[in-house]
Amino acid sequence: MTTYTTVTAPIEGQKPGTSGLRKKTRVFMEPNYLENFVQATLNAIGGAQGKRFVVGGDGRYFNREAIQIILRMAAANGAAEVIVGRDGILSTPAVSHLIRMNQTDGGFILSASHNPGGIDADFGIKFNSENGGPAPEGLTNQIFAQTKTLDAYHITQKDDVDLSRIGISRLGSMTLHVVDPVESYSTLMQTLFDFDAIRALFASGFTMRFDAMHAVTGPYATEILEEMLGAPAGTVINGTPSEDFGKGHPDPNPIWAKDLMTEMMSDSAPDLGAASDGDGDRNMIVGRGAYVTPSDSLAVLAANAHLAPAYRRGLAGIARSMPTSGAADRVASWLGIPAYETPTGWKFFGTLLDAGKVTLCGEESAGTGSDHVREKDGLWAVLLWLNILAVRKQSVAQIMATHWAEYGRDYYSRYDFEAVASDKANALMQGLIAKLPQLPGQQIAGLTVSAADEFTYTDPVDGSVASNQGVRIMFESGARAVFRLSGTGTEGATIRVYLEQFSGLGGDISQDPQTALAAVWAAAVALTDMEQTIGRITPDVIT
Ligand code: VG1
Ligand code: CO
Repeated sequence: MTTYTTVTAPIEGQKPGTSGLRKKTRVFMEPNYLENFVQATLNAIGGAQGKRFVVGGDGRYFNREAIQIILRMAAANGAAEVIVGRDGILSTPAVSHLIRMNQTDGGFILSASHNPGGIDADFGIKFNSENGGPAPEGLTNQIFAQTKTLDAYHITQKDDVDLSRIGISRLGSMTLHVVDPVESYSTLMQTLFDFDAIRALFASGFTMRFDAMHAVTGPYATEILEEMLGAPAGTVINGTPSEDFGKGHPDPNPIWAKDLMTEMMSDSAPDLGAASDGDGDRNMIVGRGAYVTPSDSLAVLAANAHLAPAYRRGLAGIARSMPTSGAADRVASWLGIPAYETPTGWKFFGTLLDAGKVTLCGEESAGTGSDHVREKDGLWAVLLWLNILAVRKQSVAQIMATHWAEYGRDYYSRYDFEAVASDKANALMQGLIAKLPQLPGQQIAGLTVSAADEFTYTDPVDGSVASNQGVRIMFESGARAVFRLSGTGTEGATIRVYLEQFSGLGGDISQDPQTALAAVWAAAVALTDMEQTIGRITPDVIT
């Protein structure tokens, strides 16, 4: 087998600190582009000689080609073994589990998550470390540094390998292990949840709709829900991964999972609705006539986790990303366990999970997970909900009403402004940051600011510091507005405004969320002079 060394071209635009690289698919298809990122990553981890990796992706356009390139590069760089999902398919949580279970040196995930797929849409790649979690900041900074000095990459010239059959073969001196994408993951789920109780729930006539959004969770949900747990055929819809996700946007929220929402709000709604994103790490939960915000879902899962076998002994702690509502903190305080507030992005949960400081983690963007892997896990959250529903024998709406009655309700919504010119988005943020020291005590659109800062996080485990993680404005009314720029978009800038209003204990929990948030939204608009700075105050997406 001949190993070729090819001169590289620079990778443009990769942001330091991001756990992966997301770009237009055509950019990834340019000569040397993907290769450069892979070589930079292998260099950053000290080379691939004798190492073992997991590789898989969400099935989007260019998934197969990218995996063939990575396999040939791993072989040329001296890797000992690569474990790859059949047909190149693996969900993000399944990769995390395979890395941990097989104690490999890490893994590559091909996905742009919730971004659309196709030749004219988005592609992405991320590297997860040997703990199964997204590469930490230190490593991503090294990858970025490598991309600037890289002058060559190594690849073997060989025909594509057959990934359609499970089994072991060789690529040069490297062992190639093609595995069933679902098997190890479904085995793990059986150790966490009471499958008998969930099976009995379905047998009793409980109905569910799981929208896999033409993305990677289709095979996982079909196997686990329909085959193992006895949910009727047809419970899983859009269950075959397609290269362009059926031309959809595999983001599990009320906007992009609109058909599911319509069904759940109709008279013929099943008992539970759920959806997952492109790479299977996010989830949406909706009961009959009752949408559950991701922030509330984290809180309810935390309050009820002890009903599932894996969490019977309680939780060590709960972590949420900063923009996520305070609902989970109230549960933590009632349980008498620590609550952590981390920057956006799952990588910040890794050290807390590894140190055993937290058991559950969650983000307002529909990511929830636990210490069973080091990624958020869409289907895991759905199964935990099912386990809770099987034990409590109440509807989702009843569980929510009881929860709010006990803890109060954190009304919550996120407003996204997409494809904003980068200079305008930066001007909005900089203008706001400049005002922060003067804000406490001021009245803004009728609300009094109690505190205002730019979020800086010091990791309690390794002491690393992440600054500039978004702006928080707290109001005396129990409201909060958070502003940050998205790190995952591929066109211009996306401004995310996160709005929150606590009802207070014993307060009104029956309002329409947008009504409850109207005052804090008015304050957010006034604070940023939004009309002036970006020329619009109507968001593209409200979730
Ligand atoms: C978004 C979400 C964030 C999530 C990230 C990756 O980031 O807001 O909570 O961790 O996507 O999720 P941003 O920077 O666009 O707000 V995924 O499912 O794309 O791996
Ligand atoms: Co995702």
